[in-house]
Amino acid sequence: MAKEPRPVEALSIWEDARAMLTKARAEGIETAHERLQQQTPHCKFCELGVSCRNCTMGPCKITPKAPRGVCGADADVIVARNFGRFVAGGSAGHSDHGRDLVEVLESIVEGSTSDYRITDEAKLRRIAAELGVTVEDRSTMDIAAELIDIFYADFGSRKKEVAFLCRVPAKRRELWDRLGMTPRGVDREIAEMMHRTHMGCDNDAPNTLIHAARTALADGWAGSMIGTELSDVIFGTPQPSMSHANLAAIKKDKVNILVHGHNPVVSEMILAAAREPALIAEAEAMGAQGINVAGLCCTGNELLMRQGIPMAGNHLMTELAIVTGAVEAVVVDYQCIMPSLVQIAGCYHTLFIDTAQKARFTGAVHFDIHPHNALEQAREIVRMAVQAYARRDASRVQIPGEPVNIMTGFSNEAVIAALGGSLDPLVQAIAAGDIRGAVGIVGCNNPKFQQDSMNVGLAKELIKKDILVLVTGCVTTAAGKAGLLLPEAAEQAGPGLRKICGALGIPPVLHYGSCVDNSRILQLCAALANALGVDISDLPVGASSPEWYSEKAAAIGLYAVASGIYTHLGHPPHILGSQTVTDLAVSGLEDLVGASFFIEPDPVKAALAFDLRIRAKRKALGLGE
Ligand code: XCC
Ligand code: SF4
Repeated sequence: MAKEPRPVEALSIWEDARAMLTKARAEGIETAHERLQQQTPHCKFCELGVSCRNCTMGPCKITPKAPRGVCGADADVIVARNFGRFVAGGSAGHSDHGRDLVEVLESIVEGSTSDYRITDEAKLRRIAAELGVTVEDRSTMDIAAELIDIFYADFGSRKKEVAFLCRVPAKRRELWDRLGMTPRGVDREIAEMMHRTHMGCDNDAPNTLIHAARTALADGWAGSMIGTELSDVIFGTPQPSMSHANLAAIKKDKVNILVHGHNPVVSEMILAAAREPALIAEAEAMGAQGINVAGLCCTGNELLMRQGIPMAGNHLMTELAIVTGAVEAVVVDYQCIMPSLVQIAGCYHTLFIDTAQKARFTGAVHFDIHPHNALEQAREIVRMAVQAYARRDASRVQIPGEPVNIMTGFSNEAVIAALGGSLDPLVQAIAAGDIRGAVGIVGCNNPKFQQDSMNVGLAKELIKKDILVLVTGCVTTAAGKAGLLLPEAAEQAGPGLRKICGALGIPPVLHYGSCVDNSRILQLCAALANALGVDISDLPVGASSPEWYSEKAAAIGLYAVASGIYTHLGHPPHILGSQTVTDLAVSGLEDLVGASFFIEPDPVKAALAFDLRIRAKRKALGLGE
C-alpha cells in the first residue's frame, strides 16, 4: 500500500521548497522525498555496514548466528572495508575533478585551446614558488608547464608525498609519517584502498581505516587542493561580491539556464556564451528579456564565488527548480546530479544536457565538451535553450518567493587582503577572544532530514557563541537563504564576532566556495597553526557536515579529522555494525590524530559540543575561554 505523503512542512524549512513540493504533487511529479519513503525501511545489514559483496563466495551478511562471512571476515573487517571503499569513491570524485583542471591548464600551455586562459598569473607564480619551482626570469607558460608535471605526479605513485604537504605544519607531517598516513599519490592511495579491500588482503579494521584516512588526505591536500588552486589560476581568484539565492534566482521573463554539477570548466563556458551579445539578441528575438544563468550545487558555487551568478538552490532544490516550469535547460557536468532530473525535465519543456563522457544520463542531450571545443559547444547549448523558451508553457510557471541577497567570494587571498595583508589581525582577534574559534559547515542535503534545518540551525547557534562560520558546498545556499551571508547578520552574532564583522563589513558566516574548496579551509587552518607554531589539532576550530549524504562528504570528514580537526556529522556513516570501527571514529582517532568525529542530530547540542571543544583548545593555548 502506498504510504501517506509527508507534509511538505516536514520536508524542508523553506517556503520556496514547500511551494514547489506542493506543485510537484499536484502535477504528479515524484521527488527524492517520495522515493525515500518507498525505500524505507532500509536494509538493516546495509545500514549497519555488515553486508559484503566483495566476492562471489558471498554476498554475506553478519548476524548473531552467522558472525563471519564465507571467507571468515567478521563485522569489523567488513565494515572497515566498506567504509574504506566509500571514502575511496569520494576521494576519486574530488580528485578526478582536480585532474580535469590540470588537463585544461595543459591545453592552455600547449596552445590547443583559446577558450581558456591563465587569468591569475600572480597566483600561478605564487603556487609554483611555494612548490619549489624557479619563477624568476621565466615565462608564465614555462612555469605552468613545470607545475603541470608536479601535479600529474601527485596523481601518480612514484613520490614520497604529494606536493602541497609543504603547507602542513611539521608536527602533523611527522605524525602522518609515524602512522603511515602520509598521502603519496592520489591514484595510488585510491587503488591501494581497492586492493586492500579485495578478499584476503587487509583484514585488520584499524589498519584499513588508517589507509582510508591516507586516501582522504590525498583528496584534501592534493586532488581537491589542485582543483581549487588551478580553478583560481584559470578562472580568477574569488573576491568579495554580492549576489542572491533561492528559486527566485530563476527569472520569469528570461531564458533560464541552470548549471549543475561541480567543475567550473563547462559552466564557465556556458556563462561566457550566455553573456555574448549575439545570443542575448537571439533570446530577445524570442521575446525573452535576456539570458539568465543560475547555479545549482557546487558548479553553482564555483560561478557564484568568481562571477557572482545567483544560486537557484542546493542538492534537494535541484528537482524542485525544474518544477518552476521556467527552466529552459539544465546543463550538467558531474556529481550529485540526480538521474531523476531527466524524468522531471521530461515533464516540462526543459532540456537536460550532459557534457561529460564520464557522466552520461540516459535520455539526456549529450554534448562532448573538451578544452578545444568548449566555447563553441557552449554557444550551441545556449542557442538550444533560447529556442526552448518558445516551448515554455506559461500556465505551468510558478516561481516562488523573493531572492535573498548574499555576500560571496571569500578566498583566503580575499580574506588576507581584507585583513590588511596578513593573518595577524585574525590571530589577534582569536587571541583576544572576539573570535573564539571557527567551524566550517560543509556538505549536502539529505531527505532523511528536514532540508537545511541543521545546516542553518548549527550556523546560527555557533555565531551566537562568537564562533566564526565558514560555509561551502550545499550549506552555502542554506546559509544564504537564511540571510546569514550578509554583513547585517552580524546582529545575530555574539558581541565579539559582531564587533569584528562590523569593523570589516563582513558577514559572520563566510562563503568559502564549493566542496573542493574545503581545501581553502585546510590551507587556512595550516597557515593559522604555522603562525602560532602549533599543530592544526591545537587550534580552536571544528568542521561539520550536518546533512551529508555523499561519499565525497565522508572523504572530506575523514581528511578533516586526520588533519586534526574535530568533526561533527548529523548522522553516522554505515559503520555502526562494528564496535571497533565506531569506537575508533568517535574516540580512538583522538589518540591517534588528535581529533575525532562526533555524531549529533540536534544542532543546538552540536553547537554546545563545539563550544566545549573550543573552550578546551583555547585554554590549552593559554587564551581565555
Ligand atoms: Fe553534492 Fe557539492 Fe553534497 Fe552538495 S555538498 S550534495 S556532495 S553538491 Ni559537496
Ligand atoms: Fe563474503 Fe568474504 Fe566474499 Fe565478502 S569477501 S562476500 S565476506 S566471502
